[in-house]
Amino acid sequence: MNIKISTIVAFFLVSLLHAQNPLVTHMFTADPTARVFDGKLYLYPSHDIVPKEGVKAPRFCMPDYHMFSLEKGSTWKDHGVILDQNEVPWGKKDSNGMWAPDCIKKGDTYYYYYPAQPEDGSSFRRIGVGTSKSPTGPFKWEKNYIKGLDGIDPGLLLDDDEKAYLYFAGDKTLKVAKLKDNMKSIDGKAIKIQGIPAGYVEGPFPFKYNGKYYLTFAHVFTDEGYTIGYATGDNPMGPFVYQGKIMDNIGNGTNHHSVVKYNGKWILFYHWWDISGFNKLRSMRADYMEFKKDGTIKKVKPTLR
Ligand code: FUB
Repeated sequence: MNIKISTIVAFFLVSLLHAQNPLVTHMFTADPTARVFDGKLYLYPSHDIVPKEGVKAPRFCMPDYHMFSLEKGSTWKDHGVILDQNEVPWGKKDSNGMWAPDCIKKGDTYYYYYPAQPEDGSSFRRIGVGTSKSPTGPFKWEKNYIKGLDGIDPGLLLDDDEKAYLYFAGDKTLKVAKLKDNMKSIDGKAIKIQGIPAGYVEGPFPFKYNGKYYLTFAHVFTDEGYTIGYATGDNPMGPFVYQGKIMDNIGNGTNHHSVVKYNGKWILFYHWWDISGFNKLRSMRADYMEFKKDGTIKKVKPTLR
C-alpha cells in the first residue's frame, strides 16, 4: 500500500516538475540556487535582462536579484527585487554584473552571498553578504565585501558540525574558504581545491550525501562544450576525485546549477534558453536526479521542449 502511494506521489511530482519547465516565464532567470528551509523550497537565481540600446556586443546584463518560493499549486512566487546593483554598499554603480548568488541558514539567520563589481576596482568581482531573519528578506547588507575572496559564484556548505565553507570560482580554479562563525569573514586563506579536472570553469555547488562531500561544477570539454560535472571527497577542503558528468552540453553557453533534496527526492536546478533562444537571456529549470547504489550520480537528461 505504502509503495503504491509513494509511487503515485512520485509520479505526480515528476509530472509536476517536468510540466513546469521553464520554471518562470515573466522574466529571465539564471544560475538557480535551490534551498529548502523548514520544509519549503526557495530559489535564489540571478536575473538576465535585455541590455539597453547602444550595447553592441551581446553580453550579460544583470542588474539585480529576485527570489522565489514554491507555493501550493506548484506556482513559483516572485518576491521581487531583494538587492539592486546600486544598493551594494561597496559596489560599482550600474555595472550590471550581479552574477550567481547563494543563501544559507545558520541558527535563526539567513546569509545571502552575492558577487558584484567593486567600486574600488580591486578585482573583477568580490563577494558580499547580507543577513535576514527571513528567507525572503529584507536583508541587511554588510558595508564591505568579504576580504580574501576574489571571484564569482559563491556556493555554500554548512557542515554537520556547523562549520561553513564558501566555494567560489576564481580565475578558472575552484577555490574554497572556511568561514568564521560570524559567517562574514574567512578563517585563514582561500585555497585551490585539489583533484578538479582541467576544463573546470565555474559554478561550484557543494552538498553532502551519505557522509561524502559532493562538488558539482561547470566543466568544458574541447569536443563537447559546457557540461555539468562532479567530484567527491572526504573533506570539505579537498582533495576531491572527479566522477564524471551529471548533464551533457545542452547548447547553453553556460549551465549554472544547484542540487537539493526536496520531499524525499533529489532535484537538479539549472538553466537553458527556453524562451529567448539566446544564451544571455536564460530561464531556470529543474529535473529529478538519482544516485546509483555506489553513490555515483545518474546522468540527468533534461526535459527540453
Ligand atoms: O550568470 C553569469 C555567470 O554565467 C555566472 O556567474 C556563471 O556561473 C555563468 O552562469
